[in-house]
Formats: sequence, C-alpha cells, structure tokens
Amino acid sequence: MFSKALLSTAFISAVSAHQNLHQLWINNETPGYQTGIRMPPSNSPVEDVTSDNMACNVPSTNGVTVETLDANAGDSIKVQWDQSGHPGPITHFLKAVDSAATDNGVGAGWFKIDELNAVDGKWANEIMGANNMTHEFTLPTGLASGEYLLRSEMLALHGAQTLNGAQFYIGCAQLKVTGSGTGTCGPQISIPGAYKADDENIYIPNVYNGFDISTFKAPGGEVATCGGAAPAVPSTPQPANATVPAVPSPSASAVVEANTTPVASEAPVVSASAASAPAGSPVASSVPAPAPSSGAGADEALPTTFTLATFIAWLEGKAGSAAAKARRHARAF
Ligand SMILES: *[C@@H]1O[C@H](CO)[C@@H](O)[C@H](O)[C@H]1NC(C)=O
Ligand SMILES: *[C@@H]1O[C@H](CO)[C@@H](O)[C@H](O)[C@H]1NC(C)=O
Ligand SMILES: [Cu+2]
Repeated sequence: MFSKALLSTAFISAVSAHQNLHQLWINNETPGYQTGIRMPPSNSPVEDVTSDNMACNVPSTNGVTVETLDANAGDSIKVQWDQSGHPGPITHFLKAVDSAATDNGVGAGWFKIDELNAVDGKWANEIMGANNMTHEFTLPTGLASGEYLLRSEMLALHGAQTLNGAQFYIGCAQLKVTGSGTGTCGPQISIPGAYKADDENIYIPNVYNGFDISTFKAPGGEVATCGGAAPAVPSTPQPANATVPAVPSPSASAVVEANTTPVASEAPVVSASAASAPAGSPVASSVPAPAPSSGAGADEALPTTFTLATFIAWLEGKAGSAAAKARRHARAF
C-alpha cells in the first residue's frame, strides 16, 4: 500500500512516462539525435497487436525524409530510448526490404536479432535506466547486403493483467547493410500477425500476483540465425535465467540497488522506477508532467486503500489524459 504523500509530480511522471526510440550509435558513432529513425507522431504506445502500427509505429515521418544509415554485418548497434519506468523487455528485429525509405514494414519477413528480458530481478528497462537508457547488441554476422528496417520494441507490462493492456513502444530505423551473407535469416515472423493479444507473454493475469519475471520470454520467437551462421551474440547479458552475470553498468548506483520491480511486488517499490531517472539526465523529461486534468476518468480519486495494480491503473488514467492533451502539440520528445 502507498501513502498519497508519495504522489509527487515527479513520481507520477517517472512512473507513467511514455517513450520513444530517439537515437542510435553504429560502432559507437551516432549520426545524431533522431537521425535515421522514423519518429512517430507521439510517444504513446501501440496496444492493439493486430494493428499495422505494430510494425513501425504510427506512420508520421515519411521514411523518404529519413536518412538510411550505412552499417556492416556484425556492427554493434546501441539504441537510446526516452527514460521510462515501464517494466518489460526490449527486443530488436530486422526485415530485409527493397527500400528502407519506402517500405512500411507491415507483414512477413521480420526476424529477431536481440532480446533482453529480466536479469536478476531487473527488467530490461531498469537495466537500460542504469545505462543512460541505452542498450547495445550486434547485427548478425551472416547478414546479406541490402536495405533493412531495424525495429526496436520495448514492451511495457504494467497493464498486462488486462487483455490488450500491454503497451508496445516501437521505433524503426533505416539501415543499408554491407554483408557477405548469402542466405536469409530465420525464423521469420509477420508483424502484425505473430503476436496475439492473449499470448502468455502479452496478457499476464497474475503479473502483480506471483508472476516470476525470470520465466518471462519476450514475444517474437527465437533469435534468428542467418545463412547457417551462429546467432548474433548481444553484448548485453541475455536474461534466460538468473545465472547470467548481471547489470552491465558500473555507474549503476543507488538506483540499481533499489532491487525492486513494480511488477514483482506490491511494496514501496514503485519508487525504484521513479528513482531510476538519473538526476539531470537529458532523457528524463520525455513526457510533460501530467497537468491537473479535467479529462474524464482522470479526476477519479485514488482510493485510500489500494494495491500496486490499482495505483498504476490510476496513474495511467492521469497520464492518459495528459498524454491526450500532449498529443495535440508537437511530440513531447
Ligand atoms: C546520456 O545520453 C545523452 C544523450 O545521448 C548524452 O548527451 C549524455 O552524455 C549521456 N550521458 C552519459 C553519462 O553517458
Ligand atoms: C540458463 O540459461 C542458459 C542459456 O539459456 C542455459 O544454457 C542454462 O542451462 C540455464 N541454466 C538453468 C539453471 O536453467
Ligand atoms: Cu507510458
């Protein structure tokens, strides 16, 4: 249970912050903020897994105006997302396309190249929070030359106890890859199509009630192999179980030691996520603090007695109404 005293504005905005992919580095060099990435019109999630927006988010930026970035098979890719306390995994997918600038990404041909779930009780978003909201992986060495869409997905599970309550944050980058691979990579999936609203890793009725996050495996199937080559080895620990050495950040301080996960328990925890916004981090302000709102539902009083689940649902109501307002303005971040 929580005291209403916890409900500072900062706390609410950190817990409820929506997020976008906003920058990437190829072998530690970045083309710049938002460069090479199709930015969606807002930082809101996709929740309908059957929507075409599951491929590359809500179309807004025309890919033709987005730079297609040169890369080589085997290169390291580091992505940076807006700060978020939403618990869940991060995954990356590629799709070979004729033109990265014009393909909308919808349909078959996607294959997973990277996955980080939970390691030692910490979700990917927490691990990223300790690393300036970045995550690094490598392009498969067996990739064939050609253009690709690179899809970054952060799945937020704080609403996953409700059917269609899981939130998919998706960003697509445009790559032109030079590689010596000759075959294709697989297994391949269709997006939308491969995810079902009631998949056990998307709809998790007991997410606040005994769910063991160490058992979680992100949607999208297995990490692909390319042309018979070994799968790409992500440079961040894979989370299949707790035997993997954990958090990759030496700079993870008190934040990480708050060894708690909103989803995993009902206690004071939530503040762990709130605290994980590095002080002064330039990525911490991804969403306007929810303004006092007149939106329907948003004025609902917080019950005096409440669980983490009801608390977060209440927060989402607040944030939803603020986000609806924010959506009318330029993208928040
Ligand atoms: C975190 O990322 C931001 C934006 O890319 C960058 O300006 C800043 O230097 C990074 N901070 C650290 C500690 O790496
Ligand atoms: C942990 O995961 C690794 C890699 O997936 C696997 O090889 C190993 O057997 C697992 N260990 C346990 C105890 O499940
Ligand atoms: Cu959000």
